[in-house]
Parts: sequence; structure tokens; C-alpha cells
Amino acid sequence: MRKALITAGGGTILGPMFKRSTLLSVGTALSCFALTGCIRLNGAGRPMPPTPYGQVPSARQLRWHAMEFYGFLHFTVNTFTDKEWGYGDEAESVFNPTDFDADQIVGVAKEAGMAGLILTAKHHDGFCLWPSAYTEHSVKNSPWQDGKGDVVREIGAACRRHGLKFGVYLSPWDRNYPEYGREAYLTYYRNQLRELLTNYGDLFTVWFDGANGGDGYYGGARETRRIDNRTYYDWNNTWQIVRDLQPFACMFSDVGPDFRWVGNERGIAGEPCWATLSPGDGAPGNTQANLNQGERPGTHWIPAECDVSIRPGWFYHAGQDDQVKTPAQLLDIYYASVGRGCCLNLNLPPDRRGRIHDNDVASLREFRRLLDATFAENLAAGARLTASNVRGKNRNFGPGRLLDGDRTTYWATDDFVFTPELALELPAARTFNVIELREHLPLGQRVDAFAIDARIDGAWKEIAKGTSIGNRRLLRVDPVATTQVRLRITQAAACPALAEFGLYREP
Ligand code: FUL
Repeated sequence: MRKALITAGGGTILGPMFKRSTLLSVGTALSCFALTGCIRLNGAGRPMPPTPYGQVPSARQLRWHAMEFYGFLHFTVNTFTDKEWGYGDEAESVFNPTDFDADQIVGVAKEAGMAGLILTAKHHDGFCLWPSAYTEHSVKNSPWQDGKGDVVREIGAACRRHGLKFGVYLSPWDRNYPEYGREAYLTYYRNQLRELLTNYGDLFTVWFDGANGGDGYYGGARETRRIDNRTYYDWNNTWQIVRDLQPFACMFSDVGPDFRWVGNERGIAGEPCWATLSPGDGAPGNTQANLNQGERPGTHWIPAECDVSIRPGWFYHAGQDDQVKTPAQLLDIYYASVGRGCCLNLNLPPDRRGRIHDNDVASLREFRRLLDATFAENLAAGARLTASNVRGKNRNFGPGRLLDGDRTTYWATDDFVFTPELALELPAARTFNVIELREHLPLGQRVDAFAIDARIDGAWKEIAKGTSIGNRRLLRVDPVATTQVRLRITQAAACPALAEFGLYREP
């Protein structure tokens, strides 16, 4: 038997010639297996978890990943002027929803399965949905609720009542404010940010749009003002305000810092789609990086959000009432966003009443029904699992962890085993058409590629393959009826750590 090499700190790991043995060295126990390397044992003699690979999510990002599906509310003067981008000269009097009902709006989102809502507190036109102390261009000068109303407060409070998280969109570009483009605007913008961060409870996100179109009203100047979006907003110091006042809020911009744009407004993530990115000195609106697919390995953990509207426009237009996305279209988007490891941010535009239109409600309802019917039962439950390798041969890292419905537990292999296989023998023949995988995110994105086989007519047949997994990977396949399924990890950057495996049937 050759001697194991143990580095300072007990971190490594050598000894491909070993049969199983356990060594004790300067207080560190190692367990070694032929051709698979050694792993550190904890005080109780159990194997230590794998070392994280590459960039990993922060605690606030992990909370965001768990949300998976939430919504946008685009609502402002545009709702009443039939525009997508207001010029900034809209009279406050145009904002006058006839039957505003925050509980209807939030209730619809909840019924659709959304975990939170993000409201356009201020869009590019500069009109504020809350009575900001720093401008007259807000709800306080509108006829709605005699100028006493506050849409941010009402939607935020309704979210809390219904158990949804709440977030705000505060457009950096402001086509109303006279000082836009000059230094004074930055002070104004940060004052508004502080109002939103301090007066409306916990926020799960602050959403920083990258659009800067140039021309606008600007207090009557009616001119084009260009800014350098890498320097003008002094993003690092602006973002610090959010960190100081809402440390658990995840910030969105095209390039992060906490989550990124997916590079299109159709809600479709890349294949692969890595949660890692190398943004360089990227700033909102200045998107050089590969936002759609991410970058591997990448210098930062900046996962993608897929934003898309349920209608062609972000704001409500009666002329688009018959262009609401169908349940089938919404499902396709779900599989191409949540199913590629991202979060889906689906926009629901309140109408001129201040409610979500019946057509949108109907489509969302059927979409939710199909999702619930699909994921009601994991058809892999009760399967007999055989893994080609289990970390330290310890059941804490055994394949049973894949079916326990708990994302914090996982099947892992020994350190040098990158391409393990897992066989599932189902209790009876089952028919499925959706496959689900999750990685244990705190250990990073480890798997580069995988394949799924089914035993059909006595032979293994590959039925699906994929690349990145991350938070959640969903693959739709033609219906497969079988009693045996096999997962093959075909490429990985480190020993895999998989949290969940599922087989489902979409009606
Ligand atoms: C874009 C904006 O210009 C659109 O109006 C919308 O708010 C969308 C979510 O982001 O950049």
C-alpha cells in the first residue's frame, strides 16, 4: 500500500492505489477508496461535504433562487395614455384608475403561483406612484383618491397580506425631472431610492432598468440628454444605499450585481444557462457579457432573470386584450426560464380600472392548473436507487437524498468521481414526459452535461440530455412508459452534488 499524501490543513487527497483504509493525521481523518481518492471525515467519522466549486450564491441570492416565479406590475400614466414610454410631460391628472383593487391584483398573482411582485414605482416618464417628498410629479397631484393615494403602499401591503414578497422598480432614466443628466439628478434619484427603501417594509428586490433613450421633457427643456451609463449613476455608491437599508434585497440590472437580465424580453434563457458571469466593469445598459448563456467558470455568481410580459406591451393597452399569451405559451416560457435554472418575472399590467383584466386572469388560471397537475406527483417516488458511487459510502450523501423533497440534502460522489451513474427501478411501470433535476447550489454549478436513459423493450435508450442544471432543470420529452430510468452525468467540473430528481407527467 502506498502512503497517502496529506497537505497542510488536511485538505488532500491522494492515493489512487488505495484499497479502503482510514488514516488519522494531525487530527484529520481520511477515508480512501481505490481510484476515487480520499475524503475528509468529520469528528463523528462521517465524510465531509465536497468543497464548493467556483463561484457560489450568497445567502440573499439563495433566497431569490428559491422564489423561481414572480411577477412585474407595469402601471403608471402610460396605462391612461396608451403608451409604452411616457415622454415626461404627462399631466398628473391623467392617472386616475376607476376601481383600483390591490387585493385583486395581488390575489391574481398569488393564484398564479407567484412568490412576489415588483411594482414600477417610477417608470421612465418620471411619474411616481407614491407621494414622494422630492417632486410634485406623483399620485399626490392626481385625482385618484383625491391625491391621498399611494400605490406603492397599497400593493406592498396587499403582498404582505397574501404572503407574497414585494419589490420595486425605480427607473434610473427620468424624462420628467429638470436636472436629469446633471449631478443634481443623482441626489434626487438617491433620495427617492431611500424613500422606497425605508417606508415600505422589506423588499426582496430593487430592479434597475438599463434603458436610457435620450430625449424627454426634462422640466420643459424638451431636448435630448445623453449620459454615460457606466459613470453617470455612480452605481457602486447607489447600490451601497440598498445594501445599507435593505441588506436582504437582491438587486437586478443587466449585469447584476445579484441577478442579471437574460438578454431578451421573451423570457427565454440560453442552453446552457450558467448562473456565473464575468461582467467586467459592466453597468446597467452596457451589456458586453453573454447574458443569455452566462459564462463558465465566470468571475461572479450572477444568475439570470427571464422577464417577459403576458401581453405584447409592458403596460396595459385595450387593443391588446386579445393578445394575451395562452396557457400553452406561458408553459413554454416556464420551461425555458425556470426550467433552465433562472427565475421567471412575468409582467401583469393592471388596466385603467386598476385591476388585472379577465383575459389575463383566465390564461394564468389554466397555466397554473397545468403546472399543478404536472408537478402534483413525483413518479420517481418509491424507486429503488443504485448509484455507481456514493461519497464515503455514506447514506447522508446517498441517492435517497434525490427523492426526499428537500433541496438542502444531496447525493454526492467521492472527490475524483465526476461522471457517476444512477439507476432508478420504479415500483411499477410509469409514464412520464417531464424530467427534473436540481443541483445543491451552495456548492456551485458542478455539472456540465448529463443524459437520461429509459429501459425500453429490454434495451437502454437515451431519451434526453442537457448541459447546465443549477437551481432547477426541466426537460420535456415525448411520453415514456418504463420501469427503469438511468441518469448519467457525462461531464462535470467537480464531483456532482445533486439535490433532487423527478419524473412527472404533463397532462
Ligand atoms: C425595459 C423598459 O424600457 C421597458 O419599458 C420595461 O420596463 C422593461 C421591463 O424594461 O428596459
